[in-house]
Amino acid sequence: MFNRFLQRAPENFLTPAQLQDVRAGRRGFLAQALAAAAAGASVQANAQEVGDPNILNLPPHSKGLGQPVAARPYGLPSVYEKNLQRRESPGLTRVGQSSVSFCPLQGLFGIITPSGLHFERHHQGWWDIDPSRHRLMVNGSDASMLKRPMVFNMDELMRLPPVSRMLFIECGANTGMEWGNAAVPTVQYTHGMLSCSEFTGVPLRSLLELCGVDLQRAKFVLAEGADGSGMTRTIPMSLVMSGEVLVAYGQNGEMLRPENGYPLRLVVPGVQGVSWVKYLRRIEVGDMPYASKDETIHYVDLLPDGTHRQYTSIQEVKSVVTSPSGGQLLLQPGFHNITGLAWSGRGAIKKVDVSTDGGRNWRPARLQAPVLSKCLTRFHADFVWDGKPAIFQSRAVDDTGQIQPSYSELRKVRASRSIYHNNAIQSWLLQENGEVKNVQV
Ligand SMILES: Nc1nc2c(c(=O)[nH]1)N[C@H]1C(S)=C(S)[C@@H](COP(=O)(O)O)O[C@H]1N2
Ligand SMILES: [Mo]
Repeated sequence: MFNRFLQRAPENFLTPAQLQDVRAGRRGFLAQALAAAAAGASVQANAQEVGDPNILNLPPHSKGLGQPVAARPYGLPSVYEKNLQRRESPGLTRVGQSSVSFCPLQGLFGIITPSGLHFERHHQGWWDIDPSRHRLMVNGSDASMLKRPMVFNMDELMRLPPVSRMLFIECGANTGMEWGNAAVPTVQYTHGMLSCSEFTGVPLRSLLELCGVDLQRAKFVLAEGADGSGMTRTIPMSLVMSGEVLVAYGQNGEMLRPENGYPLRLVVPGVQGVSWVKYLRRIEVGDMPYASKDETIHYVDLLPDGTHRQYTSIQEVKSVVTSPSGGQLLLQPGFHNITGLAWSGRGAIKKVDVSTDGGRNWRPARLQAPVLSKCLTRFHADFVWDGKPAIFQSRAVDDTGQIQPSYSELRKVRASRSIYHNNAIQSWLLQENGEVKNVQV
C-alpha cells in the first residue's frame, strides 16, 4: 500500500486525475470490504490467491549489479522522494530578492531536519561565501567596552574548543498568515518556518572573553551579517554570558549550508530566527539596545490598543500535529498514528495533549525521546478513525508551566492583526471523504 506516500504530501504528489482514481479506489475498497464482510470472507483472501506481482516478479535490483557509490560521492535522496521539497508559498513574501521557503514538516520523522529541507528565509538572497576570505570582527561601540578588538578568520575560530547542541529555529513570522483566519492549506505553509538541527560552534562568550569584554559597561551585543540586507540584531549580554549563544559553522555534522549562512552564523537558542544572523561578519558590544530596522519596523507585535511591542524575541510554547494535517488524505477508516512536533523557547516540553474532537476531550500524547531544552520534541497518539468527521489539535506545556493558548485566548491579548509570534493551537478537520483541511475552531 502506498498509503504512507499519500499521507506525506498528496498535494504535491498526485495529479487531479490520480487523486480521482484514489478516491474511486477508496470507495471501491469500502464497498468490497462491506460485501466481503457480508459474505463472511476477507478482502485479503482474494489477493492471496492471485499473488502480488511485486513479490512474484523479481525486479532488476534483485538480479543485477547496482551502481557504485563512487558515482555519487555526496549522497542524495532517492528519486522517489522528489515531492518532499522546500516550497515557496504562492503569493507570499516574495518581494524582489526577499523570500522564504517552507520546510515540509508533513513528511519528516523524528526531530532533526535534513539540511537540504531546512526552511530558508532571506532578505537579500543567499550566497556561497569563500570561507578563506570570510572574517569575523569583534569590537566595542567605544574603546571602553572591551580591551582588545579582534578579527578572526575561519581557521582561528575552528581551532577553538567547540560545542554542539540540538536546537530548533523558528521564524518569528511563522504561522503569521493565520492571525485573522485559516489562510493556507498545509502544515508546510502554516508552520514550515521551523527546523531543528545539531549546531556546532564556539560560544560567543568565549570570543568576548578573549577580547577582554568589560561586563560593567557592555550590556548588549549587536550581530551583523555580511549580505546586502543589513541584517543586524541586538542580543542581551545576559543571554550571551549564559554560554548558550554560539558562533556556529556546523549543522548536522557538516559545515552550514550556504542557504543557512555558510560559513558562519549566530545561533541564539529559543529566540526567533531573525536573531540567528547568517553570514555573520561583526559583533559589536555596547551599553544600549541598537533599535535597528529589523527590531523597530519589523519583528514587533501590534497590540489591540494600536501600540507596537518591541524585543519580544523568545518563541513561546507551541506545537502542531504534522500528520494527519491539511492537504493529506486518509485512505481508510481504522488505525492511524497522529504525530507532531512541540517546542518552547523557554525550555523543555513537559507535556503534549491531543484532541480529536476539536478540544472537547484531551488525552496525553507519548513524547518520543530525546526531550531536550529549546529543541523540537516529537509526539505520537493513537487514533482509530470511525469514518466520521474529526478535528485534530495538540496543546503543549513547557517546563516553566507555560501552556499553549487557543486562538480565542491569544486574540484576547493580541487581537488578530499581528504578523509575529502566533503560538495558538492548530486545528485540522478530517472530513468523511478522508480529506484533511485547515480550520479554526
Ligand atoms: N544575514 C542574514 N541573516 C539572517 C537573515 C537574512 O536575511 N540575512 N534572515 C533572518 C531570518 S528572518 C530568519 S527567520 C533566519 C532563517 O534562517 P534559515 O534561513 O537558516 O532558516 O535567518 C535570519 N538571519
Ligand atoms: Mo524570520
